[in-house]
Amino acid sequence: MQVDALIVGAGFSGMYQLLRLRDHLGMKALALEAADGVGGTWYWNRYPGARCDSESHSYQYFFDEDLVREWQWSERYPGQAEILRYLNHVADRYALRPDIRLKTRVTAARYDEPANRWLVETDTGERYSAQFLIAAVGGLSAANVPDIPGLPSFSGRWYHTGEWPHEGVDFTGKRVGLIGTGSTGIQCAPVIAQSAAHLTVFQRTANYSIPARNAPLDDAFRQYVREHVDEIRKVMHASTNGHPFLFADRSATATPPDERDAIYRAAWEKGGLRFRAAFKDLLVDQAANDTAAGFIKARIREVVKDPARAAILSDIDHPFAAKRPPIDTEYFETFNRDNVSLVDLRAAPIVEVVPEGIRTADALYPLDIIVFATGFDAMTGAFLKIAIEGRDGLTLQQAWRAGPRNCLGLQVPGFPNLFTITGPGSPSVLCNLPVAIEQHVDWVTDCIAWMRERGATRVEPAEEAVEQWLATVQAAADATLLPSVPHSWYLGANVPGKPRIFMPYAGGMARYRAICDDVAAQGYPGFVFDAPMRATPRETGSALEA
Ligand code: NA7
Repeated sequence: MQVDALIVGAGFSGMYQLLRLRDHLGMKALALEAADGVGGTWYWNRYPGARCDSESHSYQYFFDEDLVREWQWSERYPGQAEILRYLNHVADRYALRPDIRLKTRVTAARYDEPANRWLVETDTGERYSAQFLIAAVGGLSAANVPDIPGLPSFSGRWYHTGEWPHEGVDFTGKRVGLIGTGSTGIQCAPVIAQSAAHLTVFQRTANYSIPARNAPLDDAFRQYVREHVDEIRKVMHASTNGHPFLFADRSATATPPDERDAIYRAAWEKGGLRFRAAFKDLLVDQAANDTAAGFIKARIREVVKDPARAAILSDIDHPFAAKRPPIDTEYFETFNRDNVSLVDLRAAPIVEVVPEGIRTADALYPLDIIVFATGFDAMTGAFLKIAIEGRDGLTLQQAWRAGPRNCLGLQVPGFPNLFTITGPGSPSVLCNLPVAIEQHVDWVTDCIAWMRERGATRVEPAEEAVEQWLATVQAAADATLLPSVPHSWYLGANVPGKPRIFMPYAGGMARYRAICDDVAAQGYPGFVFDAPMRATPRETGSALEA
């Protein structure tokens, strides 16, 4: 089947990209989706307690103010089922379903240079040909199940949180082992503990977490959102991480200790990701970060009654928010329950899975169920799972062997007309994702529209611009504490053999948007087109500098 644009994925990004190309540019666009429903992340991540850490009034599309005003979120943070209902509503409201093929996994895509088309293969055997290929596959969608010896011998059941069974898992009367204490493990531990006979949490790296303070939304707040759509959007667009709040313009180190403590206490009570916005220097100054880290560690020791457990949970070896900062509902309180135990894998690592359970270096833990909350092959995994072949037989695996290389996180040299939504090298996972997604989709749509107006049929980034952008991404990371954590998945450290390179653009969403806007306004310097352009680009690549 021949289309103008093929979109891989029908989550937040794929659906919006479909809408923009089809309804605004009048293109024949089609989205292919492996699942049997739309929703992407929110289709797959159905584990107990699955909830978004962004506040619901900001975790939605803003391209249509009527949509924002119509949809009523029920809680401060939207749960998985509610987000999935929202995305299904969007699919219906904009009549997207006729142009989405479900249960169709893209397995391979090859660029045919003479024809200037992407030839796409799927697991259904259907083949497609498209001028543009848009990978809207998600940065956190390729599940990472650690290769622990003996796992196939386990006599119980095991699950990865990102591939959770639709029928749910009944923990009643079961001995459950939970591996992983990232955002996901921290969300699901308290919920599993409520129904399991016993929950054993296997912690490799102790983690910070801020109380979410989730609560039902009242009518007054909903009314506020309906009346302030534009203002909320403006704040999200001006903010570093695409959230509906700005960083306070004060320094943690310059604030007197008593005052600082009062600010942290207020932020702790308010809850959520807003905590890290209490001061402007937490992510750029180790001394400032130490004040936040010390405050949170003291709260952990206050909440957790058993001093030995409190010590393991608060023995955190990295700066606050230099790994993705989780937020929780009674996570640390869970360790006060009689049916919960904590295993410190730093003291005694997992050696193997045996039929009865998990064996660490010093004990055997009998289990009926193992839950892997072990994260994802983040940012590159889902792109690399597809056998993508660009010009001259160059595969994406080869092109990214030493780490992802692209321009603006959007386009890879040697892969004309391929766009990667929230790809590595863009703010992506450091941003409230719908904000990052709308910005990328709009940029891609505008770029294609610009090409069509000028009779161009092919675009790809110049090598020189890619080098410049990689340097910009590295410089943005180096200006923060983020690359200082050797075991961070931002660096690819959670997947054995993955190149260690800081992947997301850490210069902030607002600055990134300005760079992308500037590139477009200047006539796309750093990108090479196949037709003479009316607009003359200024100095090539200049907009891509930090
Ligand atoms: P994360 O943030 O990657 O967390 C995974 C957790 O699993 C983390 O605590 C890891 O410890 C742990 N882990 C991973 N592999 C192992 C092995 N082999 N043994 C023991 N422990 C292990 O994934 P999440 O799903 O929590 O969150 C990902 C994103 O999804 C999050 O940012 C939100 O945006 C939603 P480590 O820290 O690597 O030592």
